[in-house]
Amino acid sequence: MRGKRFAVLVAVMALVSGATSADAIVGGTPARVADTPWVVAITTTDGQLICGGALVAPDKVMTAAHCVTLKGVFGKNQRSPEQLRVVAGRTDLRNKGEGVEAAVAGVWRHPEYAEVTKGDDVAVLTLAQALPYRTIALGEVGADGVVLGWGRTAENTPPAMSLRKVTVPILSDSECLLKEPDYRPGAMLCAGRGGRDACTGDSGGPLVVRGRLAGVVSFGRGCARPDEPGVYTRLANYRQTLGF
Ligand code: 4AZ
Repeated sequence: MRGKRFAVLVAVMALVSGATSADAIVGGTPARVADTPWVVAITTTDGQLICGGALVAPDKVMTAAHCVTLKGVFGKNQRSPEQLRVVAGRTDLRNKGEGVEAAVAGVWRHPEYAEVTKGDDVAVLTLAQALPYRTIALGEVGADGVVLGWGRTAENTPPAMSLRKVTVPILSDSECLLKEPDYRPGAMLCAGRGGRDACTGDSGGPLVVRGRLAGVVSFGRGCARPDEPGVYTRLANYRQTLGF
């Protein structure tokens, strides 16, 4: 009897821990930067994760405007380039020996950006050096996409710090509008029907559709909730402004 009870306990523990480790970006799996060399992390100079991003040219990183914005008592300010680092070629951000850390020479933030729910949540960092990694071209949305990042694996966990990815269904503008009152058709896209999503720390990171960069992680109510899709900046809308 004791043996059987123990076996049941072990089986339950294995199930629970399995569910936890399968639960990340949220609902994703581990990824390696070698497979997606254009995905980068944006950190502080002391290595704290701020956001994700994507190399769109050897010295340009596409990210979200809110990633380069500091909220203070006197309103919002742009983070200065000296406070930022871009980490490329590093699957686990704790592996300081892996990949390259680049300084940031300049920050362009969309001039209309005010807050995530109003849209225009896009920024481009110019790096102090060209990076030796493959870049990703901009593209359009499709039926689904892959979102990548180093962020939280559930609403209240610390960031994973090791790269993860998850496939999310892309919803129609009308469905996004129903679920997210701040949704701006054409300038945003929304994705996810629960269980799979980006979360805090994944902001600014890439949503990839057919191998091209279609969106930038922008905001959401919580993470992976059934009726709260993640909202992304729809990059195709900003092609002229961005020049990519
Ligand atoms: C965030 O806090 C955040 N579920 C980013 C994306 C999502 C939620 C929160 C989408 O940066």
